[in-house]
Amino acid sequence: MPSYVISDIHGEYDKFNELLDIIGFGSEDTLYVLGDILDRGPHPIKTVLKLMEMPNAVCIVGNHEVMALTCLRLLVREITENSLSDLDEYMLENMMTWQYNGSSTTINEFKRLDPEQREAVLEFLEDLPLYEEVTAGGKKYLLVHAGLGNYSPEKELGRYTLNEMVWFRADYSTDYFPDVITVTGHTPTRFIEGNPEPDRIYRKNNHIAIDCGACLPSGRLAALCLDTGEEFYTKD
Ligand SMILES: [Mn+2]
Repeated sequence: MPSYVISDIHGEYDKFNELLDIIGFGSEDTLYVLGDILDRGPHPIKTVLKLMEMPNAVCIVGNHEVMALTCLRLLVREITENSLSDLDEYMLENMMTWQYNGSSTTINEFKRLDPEQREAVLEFLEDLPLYEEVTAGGKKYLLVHAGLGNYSPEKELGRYTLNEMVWFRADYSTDYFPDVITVTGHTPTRFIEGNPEPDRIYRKNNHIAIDCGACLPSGRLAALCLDTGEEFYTKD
């Protein structure tokens, strides 16, 4: 009954299924998904719907879910005087940021859902936790999408803001905790400075970075087994 962790699926539904097959993922296993299920790749909502049906999947929020929620809530409302007045500078900026970050595949699939499915998806996204603490294989892990922004050793986990956990990139040069391994996505490992092995899982200073760029050219979706440390990858 091992636990696996993956991140940044970004709508790559086929790679997600391929990876589950490669792992041999079973109904007794646990899958942690470190956010950014949505946007960019072809089937973000199809991937969310599948995860909603998996009782042994635990999803954590990423910045793409945060961007989507803000905008989708507004988009599903009928246009009323009130909703139009909500479309202020702040909302317009949110929409533009989201579009810049690959929202179109999410919107295209979302608009094909019936109203009940839309509501179920929005509630699922709204309920995603910010982080998870897991013990597996005798090791303690902190699972969080991006990192611990404005990190300080004295700062308790509950004091980090949403933005500090979903947007701020992890500082791989800083060992956050002596006895806890921090596992993050968000930053494709090919973009980590000084990383000799792009598109492979990166380990340094009690950090493990697992975003191997599934939605990027020649990128891969990766999984890490928390119990054994074993790594799994989709084909290039
Ligand atoms: Mn991200």
